[in-house]
Amino acid sequence: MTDVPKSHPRYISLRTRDLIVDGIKKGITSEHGLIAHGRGEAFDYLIGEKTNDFAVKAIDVAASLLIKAKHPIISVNGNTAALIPKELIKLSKIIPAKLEVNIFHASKQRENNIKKHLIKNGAKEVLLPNKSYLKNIDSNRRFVNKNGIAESDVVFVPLEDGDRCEALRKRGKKVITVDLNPLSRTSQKANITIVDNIVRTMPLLIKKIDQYKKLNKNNPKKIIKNYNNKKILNEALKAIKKL
Ligand code: PTJ
Repeated sequence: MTDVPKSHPRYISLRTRDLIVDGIKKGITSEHGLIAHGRGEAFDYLIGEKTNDFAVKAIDVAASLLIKAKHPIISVNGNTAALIPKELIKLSKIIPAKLEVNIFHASKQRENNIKKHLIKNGAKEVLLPNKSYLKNIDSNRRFVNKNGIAESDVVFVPLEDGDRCEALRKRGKKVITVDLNPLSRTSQKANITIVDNIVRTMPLLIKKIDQYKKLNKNNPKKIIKNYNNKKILNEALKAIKKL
């Protein structure tokens, strides 16, 4: 870990970088994850390194959709496993939803390391891709678990690549993503895009689901029906342009 005093103005950002670097050392995160993270940081800067209204609205709807889903699934890659392992597990317990490892840069070793890492952090069950696969996609991400992503109706898949998002949609699934870049293909193709840093989003999403479950008051159908992802993405772009 970098020796950074808490008073450093970029303390959180530097600590988050450390988690990614640590993920690589542990064999969880792909080296490409560093590049993806850097790209994310640039967009985070542009949205003010805070959770904006457009993200809060998307988190709200995502919480509703996850509660309402019959077979929700959380897809985990090398970056999210390194950044937010405990929160992924909390989310899976509170919804409840299964966890499935699904990575872009093929590596059986890394898949197993991510699974072990999640179990070490408290997960009871972690699915790995097996005999099922998605059509219309050539990357490693086409391989999915037949009891997980294959049979799911709602997929929570943060830091995704556009191809799989499109393939999941074609297979009739609802896709919720978290992506700091509102212009990415994933952001554009998902049903719900939370334009925010995953490290800020996760506690808010968990809290929202908890609130909705306790209050038993939300009307998922209405909330989801009134949601327009294109509008949310435009709000994010407007915020960036105003800088
Ligand atoms: O572990 P693997 O092999 O599955 O690889 C994972 C990465 C993330 C390397 C892989 O999926 C990839 O290359 O992703 P992309 O296509 O670079 O897309 C990642 C997206 O996530 C980009 O649009 C980034 O802006 C965004 N992003 C990066 N860090 C964060 C983020 N969004 C939210 N929070 C972040 N911390």
